[in-house]
Amino acid sequence: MKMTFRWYGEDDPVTLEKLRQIPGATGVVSAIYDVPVGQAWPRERIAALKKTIEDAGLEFEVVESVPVHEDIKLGRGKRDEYIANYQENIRRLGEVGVKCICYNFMPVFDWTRTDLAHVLPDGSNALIYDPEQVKKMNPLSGELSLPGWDASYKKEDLQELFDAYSHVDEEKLWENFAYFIKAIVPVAEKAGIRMAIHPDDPPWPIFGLPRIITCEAALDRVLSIVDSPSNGLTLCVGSLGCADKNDIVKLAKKYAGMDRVPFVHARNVLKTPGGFQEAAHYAAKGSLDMPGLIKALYDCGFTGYIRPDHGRMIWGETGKPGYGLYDRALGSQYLLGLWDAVAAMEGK
Ligand code: DNO
Repeated sequence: MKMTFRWYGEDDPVTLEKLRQIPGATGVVSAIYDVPVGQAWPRERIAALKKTIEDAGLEFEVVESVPVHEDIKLGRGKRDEYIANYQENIRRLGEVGVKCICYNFMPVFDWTRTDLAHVLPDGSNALIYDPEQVKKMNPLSGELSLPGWDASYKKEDLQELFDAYSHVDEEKLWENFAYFIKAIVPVAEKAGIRMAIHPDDPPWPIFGLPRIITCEAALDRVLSIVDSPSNGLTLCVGSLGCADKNDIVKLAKKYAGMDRVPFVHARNVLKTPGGFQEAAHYAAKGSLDMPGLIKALYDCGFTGYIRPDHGRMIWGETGKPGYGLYDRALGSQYLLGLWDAVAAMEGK
């Protein structure tokens, strides 16, 4: 298991120097953030990113994300052009030694929350999803903005996209997904890269848009479309685990056991009726069986990448919601501690 941390580039208030001091941190997960979705990333930008990370003593083997253009998800006329650019990105990232690319297939919006700084009883704050608040949100206002969302959409673009998605139901989205991964997995295989799809977060439809990567049956379907180690999963236990239907330990055993999990996002959630609050990684603070998760990965001989996902903001830290330094650092030590404890019990 390789412990990594997401790093948002030079503008990230959490510097590489700080990440490097976290015991066990071997690398960072990053991306080129300012190239519009659908375009190829310039080789010199990729090389510069790699150099910055390696000069700080860390590895750059995981990219999160190479975003998928909406025309690919919608199956529109220009999708082949965008797929060709996507393939080119895979080749370019493979050239510099990237081993894993995380991506998602969520229509229009990435992860969704209703409050980015919900104050918890201990005075820290965390991201939450409250279904009652979601009902009051207007996705077409052009005023909603969350850290994972493409900020380039204007009001008109959103209306146009929603209209286009009114003709795309779940089956159509699956068809478009299959078209996409059949085109990219062979390129990833040649480039020595494992694609790792991120589940939908949360794993249910939002704002009337379809969401398909939500449960075990969906993950089975993803893997069966192209049966290759380069067609893999990002096991994001917080995304999957906030729905009762998903047992994260079972999913970890199954898919890591098949060696189809190149990347794990580890975070804990406290389930609430129809929603959740993000919680500290420590199992007692949330609903997820984190020791069971790590044991399942250990038992499967997991050698892939893991990163602590969304932390709370603690000790007065401010910054990118979910991506402060302190709580993610604490989380990583808990995860590594669990791993070492399992190893010790196995006598290794
Ligand atoms: C949230 C992240 C997601 C993830 C994308 C992958 O913190 O886990 O935004 O990066 O969904 O494409």
